[in-house]
Amino acid sequence: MDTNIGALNSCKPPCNDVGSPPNGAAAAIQGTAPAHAAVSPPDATMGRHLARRLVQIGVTDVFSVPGDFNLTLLDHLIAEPGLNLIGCCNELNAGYAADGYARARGVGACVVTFTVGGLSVLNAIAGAYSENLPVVCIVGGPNSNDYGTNRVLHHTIGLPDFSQELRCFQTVTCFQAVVNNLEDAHELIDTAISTALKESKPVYISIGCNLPATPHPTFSREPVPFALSPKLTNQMGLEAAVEAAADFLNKAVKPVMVGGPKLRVAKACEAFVELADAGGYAVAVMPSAKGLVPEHHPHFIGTYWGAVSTAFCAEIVESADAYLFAGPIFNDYSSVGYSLLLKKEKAIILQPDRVVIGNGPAFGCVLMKDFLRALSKRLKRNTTAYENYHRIFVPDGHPLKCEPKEPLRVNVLFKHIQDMLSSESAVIAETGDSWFNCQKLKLPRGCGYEFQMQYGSIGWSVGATLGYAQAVPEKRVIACIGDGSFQVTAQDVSTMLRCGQNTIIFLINNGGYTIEVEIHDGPYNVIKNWNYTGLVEAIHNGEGKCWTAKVFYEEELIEAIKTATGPKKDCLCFIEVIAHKDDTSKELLEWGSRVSAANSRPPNPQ
Ligand SMILES: Cc1ncc(C[n+]2csc(CCOP(=O)(O)OP(=O)(O)O)c2C)c(N)n1
Ligand SMILES: [Mg+2]
Repeated sequence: MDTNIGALNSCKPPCNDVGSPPNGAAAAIQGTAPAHAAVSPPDATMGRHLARRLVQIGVTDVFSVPGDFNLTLLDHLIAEPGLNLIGCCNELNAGYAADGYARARGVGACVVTFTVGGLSVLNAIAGAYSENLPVVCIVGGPNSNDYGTNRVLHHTIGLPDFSQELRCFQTVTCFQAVVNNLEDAHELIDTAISTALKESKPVYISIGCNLPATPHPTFSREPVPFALSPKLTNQMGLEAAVEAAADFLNKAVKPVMVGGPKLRVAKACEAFVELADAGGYAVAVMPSAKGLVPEHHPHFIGTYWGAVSTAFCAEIVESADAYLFAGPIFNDYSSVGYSLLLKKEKAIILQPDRVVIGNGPAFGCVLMKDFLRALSKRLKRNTTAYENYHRIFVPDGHPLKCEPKEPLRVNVLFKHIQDMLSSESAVIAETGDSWFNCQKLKLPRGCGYEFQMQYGSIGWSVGATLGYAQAVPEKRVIACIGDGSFQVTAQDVSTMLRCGQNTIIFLINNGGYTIEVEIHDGPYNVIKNWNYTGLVEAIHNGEGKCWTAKVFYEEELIEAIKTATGPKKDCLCFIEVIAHKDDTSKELLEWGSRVSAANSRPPNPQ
């Protein structure tokens, strides 16, 4: 412990002598003055390096909340002409925004302050991990001189332990860089960023608050752009896997293909379509992969989600004698409480670098996209499953319409949202009944679609909408958000307004946590009603372009959509839709009972 309590000079300065022992004894190579003092141009700083790196990898917007530990770093990010710093209302939303941004751009970044900010953004980073999104989470950390001392820092839990935040991030990031000296800062930062891109997962970079502005020779030139060595397929494994898969599929009578969420991380969406074109198979998508498989494909048969699949899809998938699942995740939700009627011996399961055929054999080091491409040259065309689907398919019945002054029904709302979709739009679906209602939207070619099905953290969509809209300004984002979820993260509508975004938010006010009601009801599922349009008006506060409407009836909805897509098309449009608390999708009713059954399985006898 310091003898001089709280005195700055009781800390040893950082040692710049290469290889010098900690006690300061003479070392083989010595620098009498800090090495950077003589040779480094004034802008050869770590702050600039990090800013340049972000721009190089395609990040032009960084979501942040300032704090004294990151202010100098933020100065450097602002100084970079290619970077736009977007201040968010809280760190959770900054993290969600980086997640939404990464979905559209391939990578995202956020900057927060030590521990108070770090622990707030953690949930968003865990979500990005679950969805395989490379998000660079940068934390302004302690002064480098304080490492190794017994000091207690503000914004921490009051222990002289700087590793608490780091330990929290270890389980939700694929690499952690604690940059507390300039000697290896260049290497640590570059390794962190390239690992995020290679693994398609978030990384944590903590930057000592006194380091971003100090010149150092390692930053004396423009960073050489990353050239990441691509992952390669083992050719012999590929040939064997394709041989076995072709045998398996070519003898099936009515094979189908189902796209899963890991198509994104495997970068295999196009190869999946190539296989579908070549094989002529019926093509379905898992709910968590919506948006990754083109729904305008001539053999598309809908969303496969067991008992809550879109019409006629489950029947075709489950009755097939062979199915190829590309990048699936079968969790309790996507398997509808473990109730899928699939058999492993009928399945080929592709993971990003692995192929498993039936109950075996399995082939490792085979990249999904290479496998799909090679297999497409070996498949016999077989359109039987698609023809069966086509034969049994009954188109929707009467067009939905509410009677005049009949309270608006959610199905009618989504019929109108369907009509708004085009290649210039993107749908963001929040956890809740919006999952099921949005799942049934038929996406036109080029229409984006995002939701967070693996992690399912309510409130995600507000930040993700902010980030996604910022990443793709040419698209109009349509966000479908339940009232309960909106209450978690509503503040960052403020940031959308500041950024001049023209998103349309449909706030579905059904008075509570309806999805939870259908799993297990209780008084805790009723929430306090807010005046949501009033709240957004208050956030707007006369600054920025904003338009709100509260709709009770279909006619009002039609009018609101007309205004939002016409005279108010440059505004952030917030449409609060009043719905009955029991107005749920039929899929939620079915899914809720099955998930409830899975949750309430009694303990096995010991
Ligand atoms: C951070 C977090 N807390 C709690 C939950 C549990 N949860 C899942 S959905 C939900 C309610 C969503 O309500 P709302 O947004 O109004 O959608 P609705 O079901 O009414 O359509 C809750 C509380 C969660 N998924 N994430
Ligand atoms: Mg609700």
